[in-house]
Amino acid sequence: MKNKSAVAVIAALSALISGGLYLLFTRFPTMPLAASAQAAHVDSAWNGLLIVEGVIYALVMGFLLYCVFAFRAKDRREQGEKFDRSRGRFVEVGWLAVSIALTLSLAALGAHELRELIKDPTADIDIEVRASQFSWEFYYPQFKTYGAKLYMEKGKRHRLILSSKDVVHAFWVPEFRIKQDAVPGKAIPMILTPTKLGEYTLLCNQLCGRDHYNMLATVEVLEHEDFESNMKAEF
Ligand SMILES: [Cu+2]
Repeated sequence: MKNKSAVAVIAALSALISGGLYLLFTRFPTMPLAASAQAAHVDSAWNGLLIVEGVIYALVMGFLLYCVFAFRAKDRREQGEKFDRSRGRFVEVGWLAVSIALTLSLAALGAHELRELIKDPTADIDIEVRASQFSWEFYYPQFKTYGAKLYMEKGKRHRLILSSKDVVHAFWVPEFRIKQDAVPGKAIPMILTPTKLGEYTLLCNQLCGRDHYNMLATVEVLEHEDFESNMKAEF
């Protein structure tokens, strides 16, 4: 009977904590606006991780709160049961097994979403992205033209071919989620499909030197007609 009420109290505390976490994360989202088709894969892996972590956190905290009150010493000199002589070892080994299973399933979820992201290498538009200390340059082979601002077309698959003139840099637009290194001597393709019109900031996400913090560029996502006329007018 005592065990049953303990389980009920721990379950109630855990439900309260997970409810609070749910409200917190839905009211204050942990991710910025999702503005690319690829963002859905990253967010799905992230949300899966957050749910598993939230439930475990709530269970552990619920159990801990219960223990603080249920097992507090009545007398300051009371020693309590030694862990290695109790049945606690069974709990420890059990939790180790559950942790390994959870870690492997989360790795599998991440690997699945990563495979979804890279399985289709086809693209509608190619853009060469050239990184150097401390600026970005974009070359549009279809229009045979250069620019310091990245123009993209809404709903089209872009193959960004990343290269670097000096050290390792990384292409990262938080709203597009995925990040890719630009490595000297290599041309690394990255598929991106912007889904929302607007201006975003491209950041270098690999510490590359003194002005790394300022290695930024503007990305503008346009409709098809605007993209075409902009390309011809701009250059
Ligand atoms: Cu950098």
